Amino acid sequence: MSSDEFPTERTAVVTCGLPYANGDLHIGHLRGYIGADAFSRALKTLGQRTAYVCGSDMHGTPVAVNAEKEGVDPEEFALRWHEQYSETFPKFSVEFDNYGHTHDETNTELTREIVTTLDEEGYVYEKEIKVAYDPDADQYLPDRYVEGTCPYCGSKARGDECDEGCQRHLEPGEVENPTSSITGNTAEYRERAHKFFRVSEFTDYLTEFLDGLEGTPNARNQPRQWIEDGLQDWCITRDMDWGIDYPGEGADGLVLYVWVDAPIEYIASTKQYTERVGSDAYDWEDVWKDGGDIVHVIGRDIIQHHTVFWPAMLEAAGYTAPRAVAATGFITIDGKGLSTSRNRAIWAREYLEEGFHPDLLRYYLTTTGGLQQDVDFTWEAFQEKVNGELVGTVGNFCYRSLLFAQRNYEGTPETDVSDEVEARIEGAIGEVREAVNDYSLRGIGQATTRLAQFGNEYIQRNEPWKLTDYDPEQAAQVIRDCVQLAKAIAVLFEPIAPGKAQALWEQLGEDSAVGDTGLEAALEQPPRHFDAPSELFEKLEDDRVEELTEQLEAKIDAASDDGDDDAADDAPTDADDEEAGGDADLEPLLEERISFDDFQDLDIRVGRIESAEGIEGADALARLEVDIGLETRQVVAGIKQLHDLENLPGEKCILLANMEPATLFGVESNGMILAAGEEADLLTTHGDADLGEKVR
Ligand code: B3M
Ligand code: ZN
Repeated sequence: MSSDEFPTERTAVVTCGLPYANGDLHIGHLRGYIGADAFSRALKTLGQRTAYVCGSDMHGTPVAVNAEKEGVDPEEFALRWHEQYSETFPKFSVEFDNYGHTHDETNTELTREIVTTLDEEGYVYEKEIKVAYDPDADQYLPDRYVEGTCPYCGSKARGDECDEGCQRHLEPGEVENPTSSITGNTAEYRERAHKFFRVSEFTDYLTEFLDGLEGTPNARNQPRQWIEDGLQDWCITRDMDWGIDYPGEGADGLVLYVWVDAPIEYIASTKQYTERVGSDAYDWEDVWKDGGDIVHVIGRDIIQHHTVFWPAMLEAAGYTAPRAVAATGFITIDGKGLSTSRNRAIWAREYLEEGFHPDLLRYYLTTTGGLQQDVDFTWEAFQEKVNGELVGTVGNFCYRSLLFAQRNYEGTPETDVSDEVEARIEGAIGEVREAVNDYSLRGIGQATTRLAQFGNEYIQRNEPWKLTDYDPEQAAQVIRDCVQLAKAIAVLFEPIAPGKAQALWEQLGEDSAVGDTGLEAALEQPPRHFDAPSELFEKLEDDRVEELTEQLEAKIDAASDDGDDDAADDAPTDADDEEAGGDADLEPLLEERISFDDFQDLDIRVGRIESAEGIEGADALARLEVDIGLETRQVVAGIKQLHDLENLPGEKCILLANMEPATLFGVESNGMILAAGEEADLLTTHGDADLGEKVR
């Protein structure tokens, strides 16, 4: 496992979870693809040899079920969406080096080859299992064709996934009280021979793999828990027509489970890239067969597939293990779970139709949620980001600097950049490098905003407009520095806002593509002459935001009036919909007041839960590790039955740090997590507060 810093000498690849080719793209999708795109661009600016690849996920029941609803052949249906995605992504400046699909020849062949290797190496066996069957429809019911109850947490679940509860992958036959999603009838279970991959043999390998895995903490911690619970072998075939046929003997009528061929597309897509550019420019085998740096960006509901099944498959077939898995948080819209069936979503098409520049959304999504945090989208918050940080800080600094420079010097004043500003830019470059190595998109975005903020302060502090008359040399120096800062902003901002960065680059008189430069270009001499600049960003007015908010509310209302009461089909679940009841039995307010000094005695800090596990023998208690910036605390909290512990790692929380230590069930608790109400609703922060910051 590689742990040396980016840029490395090796070849890297960044991938993003493949979208099922089954419906319109929305903000929940965009968040991942934009995030991974920004990360990949940032890696390139560091000088890393890397590619960004992805493809459409064409197989499986998510596609088959929707195609059937439309009465269309699944291949035709999926190809149509595939083409639509290929056109939509670039409109958000999501530019894959290769975008293939899982049904193409490269992936079909590679999948067969890999599965054949698994079989030949003795990692596949056949077993009779019980499979759900609908006697009326006269067909087996794989995955989404069956609904029932999760055997682990009791939530409503689909055949292969507890999508509204604990997020566990479910094996065929596991879902309880199965009903057919075709007829609504109770399904029967029938015996049927299927192929299994011996995942359980990889327990030790995976434990070690996770120890070295980079990315977001939830991607390491959740699978540790599953491994502790004991790994089950994995059923890799399904009774379906649509998919890649099982390549070996004795599997008539079986296709491969979609989760076998889908991640293989990461390799196939990289291979197609090499086939296009030539192996001298980029060799897929250096990555996948020779220990390259593989970074997977995924949704947090598919961690198990990427940190258990996939690395086991790679190891068994002799391929390179991933270096990092970065799992994104969920998206909520105005505090409530995104739901496509309820139209509580911002659709890619809608956003573009409103005429907003893609970089505004890119900036919002990457700096609000980074890779790991949940993101709440409201048009008001969007406006705040745009008007405050983009218009007010970045745009304002660049425009006033370049305008002053152009008017007074016809471009860049002829003097060298000052030591102070050079050092500040070097600092910003360092911040970006560090942020990439921390998989922190927010860090990448903030490095730019902070540099522009410095620029605004610098200009304000030096007042060049006053200097032009009595100290022209100093005036020229200040403006020279500002032009350099603007150039650095263009370079540093490119991963997050490629279109606006290019516009700024051109305003500076540059004629290349800013995306082709490295971070070092931030310190290079800007062109001597440039034309009068224009404003980079436009203010978003209040009445427009009101209108957008009303439109959003109206479409959500219209969808619920349709009587469409489908459960939300995207995480988080509609549990979010249930507003807190107004009739809770509230405790009376305390009469006695405390002084401000008393309050100051409480050392309350912002923390992040790193791990959470139940305490044996204690029904309600969980042991948490909480990072509070200065150190990591072990805390015991009475939340075992109130939260899905595996979902907690990565969540921010608020911790009373100077609580007396106590020992509960033999475990020392060194702090207290703050929560509200009977359901232990965990307190958190909603902005950028760093770990360890005091709550005041
Ligand atoms: N097609 C979409 C999802 O479950 C699924 C991802 C495949 S990644 C190899 O998020
Ligand atoms: Zn469950």
